[in-house]
Amino acid sequence: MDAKTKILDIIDKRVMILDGASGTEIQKRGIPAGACPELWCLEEKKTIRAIHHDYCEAGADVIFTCTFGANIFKLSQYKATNVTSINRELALLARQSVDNNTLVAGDIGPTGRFIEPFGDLGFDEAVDAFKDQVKGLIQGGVDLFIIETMMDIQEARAALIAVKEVSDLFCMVTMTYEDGGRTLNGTDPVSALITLQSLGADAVGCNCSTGPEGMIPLIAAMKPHATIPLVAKPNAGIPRLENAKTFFDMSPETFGSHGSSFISAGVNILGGCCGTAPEHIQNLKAKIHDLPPQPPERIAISALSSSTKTVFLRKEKRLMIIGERINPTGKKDLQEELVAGKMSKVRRIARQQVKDGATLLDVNVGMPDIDETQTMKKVVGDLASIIDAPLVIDSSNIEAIEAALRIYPGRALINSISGEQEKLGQLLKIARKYGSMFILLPLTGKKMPKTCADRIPIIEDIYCEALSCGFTKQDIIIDALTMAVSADQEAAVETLETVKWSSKTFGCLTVMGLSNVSFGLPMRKWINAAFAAMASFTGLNLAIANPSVNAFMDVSAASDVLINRDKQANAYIQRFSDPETQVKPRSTQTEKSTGQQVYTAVVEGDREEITLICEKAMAEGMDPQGLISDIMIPAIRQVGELYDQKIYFLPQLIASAESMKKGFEYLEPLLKASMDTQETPS
Ligand code: THG
Repeated sequence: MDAKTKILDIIDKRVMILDGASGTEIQKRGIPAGACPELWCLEEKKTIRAIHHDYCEAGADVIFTCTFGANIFKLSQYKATNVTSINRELALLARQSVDNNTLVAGDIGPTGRFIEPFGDLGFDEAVDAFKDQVKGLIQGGVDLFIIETMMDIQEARAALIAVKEVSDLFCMVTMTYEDGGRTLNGTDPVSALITLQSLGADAVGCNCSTGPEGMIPLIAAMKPHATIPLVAKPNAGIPRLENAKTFFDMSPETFGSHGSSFISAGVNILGGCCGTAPEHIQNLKAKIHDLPPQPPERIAISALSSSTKTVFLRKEKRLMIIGERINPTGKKDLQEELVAGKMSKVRRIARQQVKDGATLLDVNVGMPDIDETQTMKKVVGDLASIIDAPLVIDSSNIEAIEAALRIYPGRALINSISGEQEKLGQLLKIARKYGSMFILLPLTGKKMPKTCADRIPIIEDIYCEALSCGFTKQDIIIDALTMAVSADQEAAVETLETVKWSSKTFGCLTVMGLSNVSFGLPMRKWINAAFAAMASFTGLNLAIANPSVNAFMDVSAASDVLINRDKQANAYIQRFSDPETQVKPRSTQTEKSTGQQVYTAVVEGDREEITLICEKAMAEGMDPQGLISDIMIPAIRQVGELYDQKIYFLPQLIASAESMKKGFEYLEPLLKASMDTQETPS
């Protein structure tokens, strides 16, 4: 029986037991302060062997190799560079310490760096670094992998991709959450679950951070959406600091007594993190050994995620808007910015669309004379770090789509996959690898299917192909093909028929590029609005549209009431009871003063524009001291407040601090000059 089958077999019957802490255990057994745990274990083989052995005796099904920090970034701080051989040696040590029934998990911890788009370590650089570790662990004979204590979802993704590109062993990923239920970087457990399980993790969960009590609700939150087993490895309570040393006080008995609540919350794999010892694991095992766990729901779900938010797509929900405006077609100013590699306009359009009600954002950067792959990567990375809404990757270029999916720290939607033969196979493979959902476009690259009847067989063919690659209907959204009604007046009705068949007969979610319908007509908003209302009735779930057009959004809110998708008309009533919407149209932006622009640039972390805006402020005669003390300092204070309120997280804090720094660097010489003039008596 291979290890994967063995693990799944255990999980089918009972909770699989992991070991307890290695870190606090080697401290207890004599590692000197400041020593590198991995290098110390290689010298004190007897000690680490005893720890592995004790956990095995305590009843752990799985022990973790002592390789938590055995990546190049951590090891090189101790002047060690032979990552692969250190991992191999430590994996061998673990293997030799336990009986053949015990599984050995190759342990992968964080690098201590932030990965792009949240930090400066390149994504593929991180993947390659993890691969060196993975290779050593495989050479040392591990049975499975555990990627743990991650607080950056992007780092968890990089490590998971590294494991999957090198091996097909079982791989668990656990993240570390702060008190507020998010990682330091702002990721919530459900978004981490959706992102990691679609990327191919075999089990997902949490470790470290809180004690058992704090972790149980996180597991419960993930359970309804988990198609894979859930893991928890809590600390022995909340750490207590005494004389600069950390203590974990929870007794083995108390620790074990939380086991049954973990099982009720939905856990399938359970162990201990900091402060837990073999006695904790023994107690845990004794308390839960006859309690049956809930198996994972093995039903695919339609959900997309960003690093901070999950969007569930359900038929009975109101019409969802995919903001269409990040698209350079016909927009000269956006084209110029994209060619110049500037992001300010894209950011502004993105924020505005979300504010106006877009749930997802379409990103299309296709235009002549542009490196689409590079631009797509840049835009997607940039938006991923400032926008909660999940992204829709709109391109006809396979390379650009793949580049975007690889670096997107969530589960994205591919727009789109059509029936063009060789592209179909390639795109399905990419979608599968990155776990994306996709929009199915019923085109074959040959004759345009004009009627619903022409489109049905194409939809069925693409679906069959997708099914054979492992997709389900829940991964697919059918595009009903929207053409300009000005060119063919039968077109709109055929689209409505296609929506109806796709939704009601075939049973998939549906989407359309709504604004296409009105090309060539005056007052396009009314055509778009009427079409959205009709299509909603025939089963439309998502519209790629401009959410900043009030007429369209208002009519669409009204039609959701009429077809009973907006229960008790709650959303409709709220939309029109918000006093702000009554007084001023939502999307007419009032011009901000330059001072306000500086404030916004700091709060929003706009590193690209801050210098320019400060220059503008100076040209308008503002005083540098005043700009700093009356605008920039209050702005950074506001950032601090947003962080305290857990609205901002580490990436936003860093971005704001950097834009503050850039602004300050520009103003500093001017400040000195103005002080000098003040000091010189005239
Ligand atoms: N299906 C899928 N993807 C698509 C399309 C589709 N992506 C591209 C396109 N079609 C959808 N996107 C747009 C974007 C802008 C416009 C039309 C389609 C457009 N915009 C007007 C403008 O910018 O002036 C404003 C429209 C309005 O008034 O609302 O025309 O079909 N899967």
